[in-house]
Amino acid sequence: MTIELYTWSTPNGRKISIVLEELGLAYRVHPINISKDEQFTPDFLKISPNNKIPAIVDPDGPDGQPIAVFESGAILLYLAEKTGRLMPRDPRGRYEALQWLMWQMGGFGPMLGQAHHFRRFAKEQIAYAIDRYSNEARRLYDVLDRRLGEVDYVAGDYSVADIATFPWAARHEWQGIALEDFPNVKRWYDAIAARPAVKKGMAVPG
Ligand SMILES: N[C@@H](CCC(=O)N[C@@H](CS)C(=O)NCC(=O)O)C(=O)O
Repeated sequence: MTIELYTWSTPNGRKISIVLEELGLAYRVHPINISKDEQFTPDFLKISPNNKIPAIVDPDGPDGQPIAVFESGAILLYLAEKTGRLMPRDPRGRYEALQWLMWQMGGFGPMLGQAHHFRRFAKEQIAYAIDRYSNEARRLYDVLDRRLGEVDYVAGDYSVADIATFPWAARHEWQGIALEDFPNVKRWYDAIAARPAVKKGMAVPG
């Protein structure tokens, strides 16, 4: 059955088109143009109570009934559990993946989003805010680089934790980050960018 994907051309949206491509699940894209405030329509609010993309509706939920899921981390876990893929099965590996997924959702996403805002979009250039979020971005890339010096992918094998992190790293230039300064991240980034499913997912919505 076809999964309905509500998304836009942003890192959080692309996490979900990438995972759907990786899993080979059929999906239909509903672009929600957040620059035109389409995320605030009453119909979208019914699916996504926080008025943000991404969200999905799976007509074949866990009990066979339709289910709506919002929050990109929850959607990634939902789809991994639905298919039994892209998430380690052993408990230790599972907690590795959960930790790095939570790290992305709580840090390497919100903080980089603030860096995008203050470096690119804010009407006023506020030096304090630019420094604060640029420094935090660099600190987070350091954390990721150290981790990727020990393992090929953030939770060992390629998983939803990598899929959550990659589209944010894809905007490194917006964050004032040169990947060459983080050689382990660069190796990981190039490997993921070369995956056919990632190329397709990163082009959604077209
Ligand atoms: N924690 C949420 C964040 C979602 C989010 O920030 N979505 C942005 C686009 S990347 C959005 O819809 N922004 C519209 C708005 O804030 O009005 C998730 O990971 O799904």
